[in-house]
Amino acid sequence: MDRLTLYIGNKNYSSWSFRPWIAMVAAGVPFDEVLVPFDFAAGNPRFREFSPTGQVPVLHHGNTRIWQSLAIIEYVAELFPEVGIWPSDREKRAVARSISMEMLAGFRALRNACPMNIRRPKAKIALADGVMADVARIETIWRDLRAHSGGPFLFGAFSAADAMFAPVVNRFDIYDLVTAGDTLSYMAAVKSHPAWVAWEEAARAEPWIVAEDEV
Ligand SMILES: N[C@@H](CCC(=O)N[C@@H](CS)C(=O)NCC(=O)O)C(=O)O
Repeated sequence: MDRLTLYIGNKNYSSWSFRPWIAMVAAGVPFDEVLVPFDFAAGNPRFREFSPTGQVPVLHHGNTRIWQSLAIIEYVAELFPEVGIWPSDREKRAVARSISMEMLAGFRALRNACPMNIRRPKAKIALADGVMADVARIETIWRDLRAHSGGPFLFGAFSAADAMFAPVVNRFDIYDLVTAGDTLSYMAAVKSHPAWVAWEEAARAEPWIVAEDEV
C-alpha cells in the first residue's frame, strides 16, 4: 500500500488539522506528516500546491487527494478497519458520526469567538452571543454519552468522535468556559491521551504567532 501523507497547519492553531491527526495517531495508523505553517499575510499560497481547497488538512494517498477532516478520518477508517477508529457497534457508530457531523457543521459561535490555541494561558474573555449555548449543547453530548459508555472517552475507548471534539477540549480549557466535574474529567482524559500530549509538545515548540487567533 502507498504511504499516507497528511498535510497539516500549525499545531498550535490548526484545529481542523488536529482532528484527523489525533484520530490517526491514537489508532496507530502509520503516516507521514507535512506541516506547512499559516501565512495569512500572503493568503496561504503554498496550500494551493497540495490542497484542492487551499486549506488544511489534506491527505495524499498515491494519486488520491482527500480533503475535509471528517472525510479523511472516514477514508483512513476504511483503509484500516481493524484499528477501531469508529465504535464497532453499528448504533454507536451512527451516533458517533452524528455528533462528528454536528461538530463539523455547527458550534460556529464557539468556533468563531474562541479559536484553538494550545499555548494560550487560561483566561476568560467577554463572550459573544451564542457561545454558552454551544458550550451547553456540547456538555450535554459528552455527559449523555459517557453516562452510557462509562467513559473515560465518549464511547469508552478513544474514537473518531473524541478526535472531532479534541479542539473543543482546548477551547473549554483556555477560555475557562466550564466548571462541571464530569466535563472536566472528560477533558482531563483527553488531555492525558499520549496522542494529545505529543501534539501539545510540538505545538508548544513552534515559533509562529498567528495574531488573528490570539484572542
Ligand atoms: N471543514 C474543513 C475546514 C478546513 C479549514 O478551515 N482549515 C483551516 C485551518 S484549521 C485553513 O486551512 N485555513 C487557511 C485558509 O482558509 O486560508 C475541514 O474539516 O477540513
